[in-house]
Amino acid sequence: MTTSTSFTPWPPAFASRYRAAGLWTGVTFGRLLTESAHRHGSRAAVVDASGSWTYERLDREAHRLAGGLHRLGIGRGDRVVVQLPNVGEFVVLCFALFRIGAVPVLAQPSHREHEIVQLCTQSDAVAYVVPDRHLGFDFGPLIERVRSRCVSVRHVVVHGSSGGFPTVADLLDEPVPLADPDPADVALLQLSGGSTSAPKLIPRTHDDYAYSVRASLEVCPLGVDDRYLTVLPVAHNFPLSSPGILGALSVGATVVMSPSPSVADTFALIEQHRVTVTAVVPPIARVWLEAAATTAYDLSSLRVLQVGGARLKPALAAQVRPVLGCQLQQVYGMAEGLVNYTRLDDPEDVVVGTQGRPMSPLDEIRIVDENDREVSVGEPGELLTRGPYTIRGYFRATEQNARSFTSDGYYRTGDIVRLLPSGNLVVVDRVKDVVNRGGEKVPSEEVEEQLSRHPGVRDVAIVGQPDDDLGERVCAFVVPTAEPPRIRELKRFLRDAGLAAYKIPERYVFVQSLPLTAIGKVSKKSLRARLVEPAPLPG
Ligand code: OOB
Repeated sequence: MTTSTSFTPWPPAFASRYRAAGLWTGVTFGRLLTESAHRHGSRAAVVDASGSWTYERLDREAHRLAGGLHRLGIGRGDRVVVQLPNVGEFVVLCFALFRIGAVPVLAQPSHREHEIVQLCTQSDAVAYVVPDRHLGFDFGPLIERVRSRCVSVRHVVVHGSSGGFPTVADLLDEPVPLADPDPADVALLQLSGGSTSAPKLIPRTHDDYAYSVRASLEVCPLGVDDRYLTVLPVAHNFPLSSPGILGALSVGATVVMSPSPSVADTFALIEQHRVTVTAVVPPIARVWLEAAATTAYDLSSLRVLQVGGARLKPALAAQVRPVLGCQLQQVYGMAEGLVNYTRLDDPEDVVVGTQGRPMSPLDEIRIVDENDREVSVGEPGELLTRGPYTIRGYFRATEQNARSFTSDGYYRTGDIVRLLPSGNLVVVDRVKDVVNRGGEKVPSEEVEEQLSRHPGVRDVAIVGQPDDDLGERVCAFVVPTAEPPRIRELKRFLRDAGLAAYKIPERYVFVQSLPLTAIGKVSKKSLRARLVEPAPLPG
């Protein structure tokens, strides 16, 4: 891929500074696994529902799969959309692609035609790796739709039974000698939880992503005796790199993959494998805390519960230690880069009441008002950031980049935060137009665009409805063209458009018009206010 059009490199002065400070070490992920395999060969690296991989086996299979993919014609810089659930093959595949220098585009298993077609098109993907079935969903018809709509996709690789396509297992071939990619090259493309109708791709280099994993390990240390449980979908930045799977694998720990976040699956795995560390979003923490009170499972091995992805209420945070008997670590991160953590030795009020502070001494943050002027300490403002693992631009998105980054390279997070005198951040609100549904980010514009295609919809605005379980749920304010369409019909329309289920509004409010701001934009603020107003009394 050509550097100039694909991603915005750090200015040379910054890159030199990060190298000189020893943050960017020039190690690629392929080499990282080889080194772990040398040091920890016979230890268990990954355990999933169907088997386990020692470090030696993981390394060997990653080499063999790289050989198979290379023979298929997948080469350096090629993008490959990876849509695998929490299975060991996800890890084998990512390392195989890292070794080739091909770039995984990390999709979620919950994505459907709408998202996958966008990802393949936007990244010009040459291949699509997908399960045959997952949680009752048959991917066969989706694969056909993607093949017919995305001309760049020359190969489909299936995890499971083939349906005529090669499987991951079929492609475990003889290894081929492959030159190590440049550590300054893009290693993977993450998905932004951002606010535009088309997803934005986040190019992370070996250098910057490997550093983010190492810095995460400093604030959430793991060692050979740790078992890290993957509860959230593996492709997400949090379980992948904070310190997550990549952190565990770089120190010789064991990654245990849970097929789902359910109490039944996760508690059984925690007991069986004596899990020590895991990462969840607030709604899962809530369910675990409720279930832990009466569970027969032994959860005493848990040392650290990381919670992030959405706001964790202090009342819930305060229960973690007494109920689960482990330390809470709040994690406020973003796939674009910056990750803030509370530290394991922080006082209780910081752990319970804040979202922590940047993990790297070279992270730079500014908190600004709407005119980009810095606010005083303690005042709310938008968080801007740049640093050794925060991107300087989205993949092939020149126009968007002008909006999302300042001229001096700060990323506009869209989050409203307060900086406490202790140096910790509290996330208080957001200016970006996204619904955060229990950690899953739903860009309002994307759903509005789809819903406004329905003939019965004249206008629509999507907002987050406050919710005790999920933090927020997706709510649609709809101005109908005539008689309001049936809600069931609107939901089916969105499903048929291939929108992932978590983006489909659960609540619909029919209105005659949408309220406007002084400058004529839809006022989401007043719509949100309507959702929390007490319901009018009947009659
Ligand atoms: C993580 O990454 P993304 O890219 O899915 O979402 C980032 C956004 C943030 O900008 C913020 O709006 C929200 O998610 N967020 C939080 C939060 N953590 C993320 N809001 C309040 N409190 C928190 N603790 O979500 C992510 C990436 C790496 C590690 C952890 C989470």
